[in-house]
Amino acid sequence: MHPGPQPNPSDRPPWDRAEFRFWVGAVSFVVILALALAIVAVAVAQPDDGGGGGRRGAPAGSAVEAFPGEEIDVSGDPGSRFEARDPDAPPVPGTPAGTVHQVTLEMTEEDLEIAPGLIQRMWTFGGTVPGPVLRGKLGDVFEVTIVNKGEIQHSIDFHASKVAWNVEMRSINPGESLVYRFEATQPGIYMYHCGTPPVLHHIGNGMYGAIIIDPPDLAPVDHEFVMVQSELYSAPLGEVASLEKMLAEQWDAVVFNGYPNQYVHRPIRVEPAQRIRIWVIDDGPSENSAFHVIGTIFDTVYKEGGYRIRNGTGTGGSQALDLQPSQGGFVEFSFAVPGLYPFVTHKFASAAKGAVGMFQAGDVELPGGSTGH
Ligand SMILES: [Cu+2]
Repeated sequence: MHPGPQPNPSDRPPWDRAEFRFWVGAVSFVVILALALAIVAVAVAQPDDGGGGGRRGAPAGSAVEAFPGEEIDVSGDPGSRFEARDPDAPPVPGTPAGTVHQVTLEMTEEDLEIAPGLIQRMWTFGGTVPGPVLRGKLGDVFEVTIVNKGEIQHSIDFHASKVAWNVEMRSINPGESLVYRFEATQPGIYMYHCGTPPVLHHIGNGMYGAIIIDPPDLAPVDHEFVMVQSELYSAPLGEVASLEKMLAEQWDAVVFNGYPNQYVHRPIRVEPAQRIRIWVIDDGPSENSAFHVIGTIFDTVYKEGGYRIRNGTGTGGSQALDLQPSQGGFVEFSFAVPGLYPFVTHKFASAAKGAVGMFQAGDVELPGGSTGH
C-alpha cells in the first residue's frame, strides 16, 4: 500500500513551523522570567510589616538610613496637656488569699502621644503603653478577659502563669474575646505581653505590662512605685513602627512607664528618710536595664523571685538592679538629706535616650521646666 503524499513543511502556515514555535517559546520564557524578577524586586523593596501598616519602601543599604522615620526629641518639652503616668504601685491587696481578680483588658490600636510632639499608632492593652499594672497575692486567681478591639490578631501571655501556650495564649481575631485564667503560685513582678507573631512587633508597638504577685512577707514602706522600662520605635504620624526597625534594634528612645524623661518633667515627691520601694521590670523588647538611683544605696534588692540583699541582715549595699528583657524585681532605699535625686538605667546610652526620672525629696527647688508630680 502506497502511502499518501507527505505534506511539504514549507506548505505549512508560518505559526505551525517548528522553528517559529521554538522562538515563540524562547521569547515567552524570557518575558515571564523578567516579570517574575520584577515582582520579587518590588516585594523586597516593600517588606510586609506584619499587617498593621508601618513604613514601606525603605531603601536597602545603610541600616541607619533605612529607617528615617520621625525623630524623637527626648529633650523636648511635652505639650501643655501632658500628664505623667501615676508612678504609684497599685495598693497591696487587702483581700484574703484565693481572691478571684476579674479583669478585662481591651486590646486596641490607637494613636497615642508617645514622646514630645510624636503621635503614632500603638497597639495596647487597655489603651495605654504600658498596659495597666495588676497586683495580687499568692493563691489569688486572675480571670483576665481579653477583648480584641483591633483590626489584626492579638493575644496575651502572662509570665506569672503556668498555662498551655496553645490554649490560653492563642491569638484571637478582631471582635473575639478569650478568658485567661491562672492561679498566682510564685511571687515576683512579671511581664505580660502580646504573643502573636511576630512577637517582637507586637511588644515593640506597645503590647506589654506588669503584674505583681506579692511575696508573703513584704515589709511595709512609705512609698511604693513601679517603673516599666521599655523601648520606643518611632514611625510617621498615625503609623506603627516597622518590624525591620525592631529587628535591627534601632530604638529611638528608652523610657520608664512609656514616655521619655516624664519624671524629669514631673518629678516624684517624697520626703527624706522615708522608706521607698521601686518595683522595676524590663519589658524590652530588646534592651537591658541597670536600674540605679543617684545619691543613695539600695539596702534591699529582690530580683527574679528572691532577695539578693535584705535590710537589717548585715549584707552590703547595692548600686544597680540588673535586668534583662522580661526580668524584674524591686529595690528599697531612703534619701539621707533633702534634694533632687535622678534615677536612670546606668547604661547611659539608654539614659541619654530618655530613661531618666527624678525624685524631689523634701521642699527643694525644681529644675526649670519641671512642675512636680
Ligand atoms: Cu498583639
